Amino acid sequence: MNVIRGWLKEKKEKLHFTLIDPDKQKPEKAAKIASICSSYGTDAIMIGGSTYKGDATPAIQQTIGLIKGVIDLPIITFPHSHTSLTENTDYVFFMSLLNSRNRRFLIEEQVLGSSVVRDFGIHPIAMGYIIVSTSKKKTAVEKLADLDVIKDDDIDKLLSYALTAQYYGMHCIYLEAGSGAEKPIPNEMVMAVHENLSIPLIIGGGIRDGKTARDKVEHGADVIVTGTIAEEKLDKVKEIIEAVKGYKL
Ligand code: 1GP
Repeated sequence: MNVIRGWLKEKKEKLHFTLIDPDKQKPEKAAKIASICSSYGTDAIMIGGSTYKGDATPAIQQTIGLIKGVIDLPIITFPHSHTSLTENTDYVFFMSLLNSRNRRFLIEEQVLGSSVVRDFGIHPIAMGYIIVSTSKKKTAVEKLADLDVIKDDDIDKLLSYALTAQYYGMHCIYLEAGSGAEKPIPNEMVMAVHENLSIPLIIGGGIRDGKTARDKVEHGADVIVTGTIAEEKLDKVKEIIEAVKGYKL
């Protein structure tokens, strides 16, 4: 079962996921943000971030626990490592950072986490994660990932990676510009991947307003992810969700 495709079919509209980084605020504040985004119509809460000071597991566990106490949306762990896995999550993006040169992000963390996913009964969503370098200033994930760089005009290179994910049998693709990126994934890239692949397409990084979100869904994005803007201007999240939901399939 392809979970994301199932949600798209069931809701008959494009989706919006809210990314919450447990390292950036206290669990109580995270739960408040999740609750407000839920009232605006977000479809799921993603929990994750690229860097953690110290042991991430307790903060993740507590953040998910408090969020589950206030809203009834699916929780998807967006792992920075196998230590992001907690028993109280619903789903995990079981993802490989396809354009990393570092074995850790390609396969090693996944091997460390697979039996944990089984033992905790977490539902894995197989995802091909591809980072596109859109901005002059490197984002946190770009600094970490030891990338085979895909520039924001290299559509052929991006397509080769994206097709690889589909041929591997992955259930979705996430095109990532990086949290807080100066520029989001360009429309041309969104459209090229949408036209060449049949699996759901998730777009995130640097989306800060409704118009940008709407552009991405009009060019073929199935899911829009926003993170930073919920920490800065919650009313913009409302605008973004309205723009995504206002798009008629
Ligand atoms: C990061 O794509 C997400 O993984 C969200 O990015 O924080 O820029 O919204 P922002």
